[in-house]
Amino acid sequence: MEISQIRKLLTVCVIHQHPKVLLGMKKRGFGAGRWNGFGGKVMEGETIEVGAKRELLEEAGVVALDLKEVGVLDFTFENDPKILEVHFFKGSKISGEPKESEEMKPQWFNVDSIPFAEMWPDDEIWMPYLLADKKFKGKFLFDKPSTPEYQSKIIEQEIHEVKKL
Ligand code: 6OG
Repeated sequence: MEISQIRKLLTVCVIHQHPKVLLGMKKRGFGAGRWNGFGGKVMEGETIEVGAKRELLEEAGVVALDLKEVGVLDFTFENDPKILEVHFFKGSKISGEPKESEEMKPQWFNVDSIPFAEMWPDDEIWMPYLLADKKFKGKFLFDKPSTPEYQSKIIEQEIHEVKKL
């Protein structure tokens, strides 16, 4: 019997103004208590890029002016049929000043001091691609979701550079 899998489309958006990157502390929901790019679920009827832009505005209060898709990763958790298909975006130009929202607390970090110990464990693996303007595809299997107290463990991983997404 085939186990049906549910695919969910999500976005993560990182603003890179070298040598700084803009990340947000997730204040509630999935991944709370961890730094991440800004993003969320793509809504019905919107394109993935429009969804990424919308989430950046909602969560960080800024409009992305040059957003580019840089990667796609499939995330799964043991004993969970859901596949999170996360599309990664990078921008360098924004209009507005980042400001705290109900969901995220934005903060600029130097690329040398990205707080990977307080992020999802995959971030350390894809971030170098994003910072170097390399496009990437891959998949990660985790034991269970991260919480403020528990850091997910990667059970299987696969990532590679691609010319085109
Ligand atoms: P809401 O459910 O709050 O959106 N997300 C992940 N980000 C990273 N770096 N690693 C993961 O590994 C992730 N799983 C989900 C996508 C959830 C936000 O969290 C991101 C969204 O930006 C499993 O709407």
